[in-house]
Amino acid sequence: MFCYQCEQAAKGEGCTKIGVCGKQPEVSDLQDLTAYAMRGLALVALEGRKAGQSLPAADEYVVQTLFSTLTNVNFDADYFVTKIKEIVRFRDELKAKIQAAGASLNLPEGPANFQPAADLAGLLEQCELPGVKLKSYPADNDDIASLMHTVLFSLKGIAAYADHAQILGQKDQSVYDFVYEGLAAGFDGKARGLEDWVGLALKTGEINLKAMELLDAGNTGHYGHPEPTSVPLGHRKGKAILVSGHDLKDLEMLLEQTKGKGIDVYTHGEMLPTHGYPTLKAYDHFYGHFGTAWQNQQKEFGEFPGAILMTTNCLQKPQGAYADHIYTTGLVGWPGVTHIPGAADGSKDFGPVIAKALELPGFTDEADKGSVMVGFGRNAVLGVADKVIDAVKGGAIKHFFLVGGCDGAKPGRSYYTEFVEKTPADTVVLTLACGKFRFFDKDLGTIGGLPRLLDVGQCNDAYSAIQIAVALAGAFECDVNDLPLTLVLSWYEQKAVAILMTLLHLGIKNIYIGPSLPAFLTPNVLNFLVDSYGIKLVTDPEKDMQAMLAA
Ligand code: FSO
Ligand code: SF4
Repeated sequence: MFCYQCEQAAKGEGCTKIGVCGKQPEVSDLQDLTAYAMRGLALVALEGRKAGQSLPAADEYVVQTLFSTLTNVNFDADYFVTKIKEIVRFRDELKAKIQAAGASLNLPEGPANFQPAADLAGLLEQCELPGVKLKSYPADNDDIASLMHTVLFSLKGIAAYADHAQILGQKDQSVYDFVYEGLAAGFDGKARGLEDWVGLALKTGEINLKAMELLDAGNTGHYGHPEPTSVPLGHRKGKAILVSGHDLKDLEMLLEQTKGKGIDVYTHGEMLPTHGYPTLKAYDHFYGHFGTAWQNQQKEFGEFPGAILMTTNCLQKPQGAYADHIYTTGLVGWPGVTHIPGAADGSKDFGPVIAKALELPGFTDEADKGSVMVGFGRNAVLGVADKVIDAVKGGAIKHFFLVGGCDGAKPGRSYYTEFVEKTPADTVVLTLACGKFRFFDKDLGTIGGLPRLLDVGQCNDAYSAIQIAVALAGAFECDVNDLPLTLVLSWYEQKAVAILMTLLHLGIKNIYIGPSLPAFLTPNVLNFLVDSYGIKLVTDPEKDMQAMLAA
């Protein structure tokens, strides 16, 4: 195996024996083979587009499958064996459809003609075919290989957003078409130089913005715009279910099915901001938040006295203390963990999760551990835009920091806690994604009646943060780069890669990023990003803050 798609890549270079995330070598290789098979389908899909032929079911399937190869989603080899075969089945169905329409197929040698072996051993041998593993990509040099990998990782991020959106009925053909274009690139026989690959990487950012916009429309269309909401961090007496991941529809179905059953539903990790959605917070048994970010789940899940449901990333190896009462659903999987499947219409029966919650003791006491505020999405923040603008013009607010992104296990991530603690009293901190758990319960006080710490939502709500920045720039009649705003980002997995590409596509400069730089960027590619966009690696919170405020 060789995998370096996330920030945890072993020694800052890549995982070669087993994933730091717990991914087994054969799963890693099968994920590479899955991507290879999808490149074959993509090549056929692009031929199909020319002939006016498509398979909408394949479009959605590719997006789901790509998402399942993102860090901490699915660790089950059997799952990927099924995916590889199904992708090839879709590919051949589409080939037949194109030929039946009288069009010719002009396909290069390679993934478009790949025939999967019948068994696991055979498939693992096929992982050695040229073009399957990252290091055997058809690239002329290391910089092109780096950009090919960047494009693939960003496509995984796009797929995550597009899948969340399609679950809520929001689809756009331009997103599927680009996913195919990006997967086919490098395998289509067309010559591409460094500039072409840079262009394609930035195009992933443009399409990611579209995917995030679709997801925003899905979330707000179904559940309303998030509203400022206080969320208890303690618990009350009673049976309990803990929901983690990012999926709102799963949460809604679970809330509906647990109604009147004497079970309270708690959020973990990235599900915290869901308490701000009007239709979700209307459920009385949707009680509070338990725990912090994903990398603490092995301890925190072990302490939870009820059933646990993992709807999306980030899953870690289930531990003995809770291995028999954690459930996966959607694209998430771990060998041996009970999976709640979806029916063809998307409905799910969470009966086993509910039965387990009723069997377990639940909370036997009450505990008040304070509360946090969520729900400062674009609608809520822009609803008080006049106040914000007056506070900036009057000098009460001197600077905005967007401190957002993923959390992770590295000690260097304490940078973000220290940074937020050091922000001056005349500044506002917007935050989103699971990186916020480094400081989410800190009382930073208020400015002009507004909290200084505003939780915009999940990483899936990055679109909302971008809209806030764009609207503020509009109000001040300036460019986003001229706002008194600094982006201080923490990255972990491939959604963060896609978001970074979106920010670069939008021309946003001088972003601070940490806790370390992606292992997949070569020095030349990195220099290009530094020279063109002023990207900076975080150093020391105090020093960085002075530089940001002086800029
Ligand atoms: Fe966190 Fe995990 Fe939301 Fe990521 S839970 S790290 S960006 O996969 O998804 O922020
Ligand atoms: Fe390593 Fe990250 Fe890949 Fe897991 S996803 S194998 S931790 S680089």
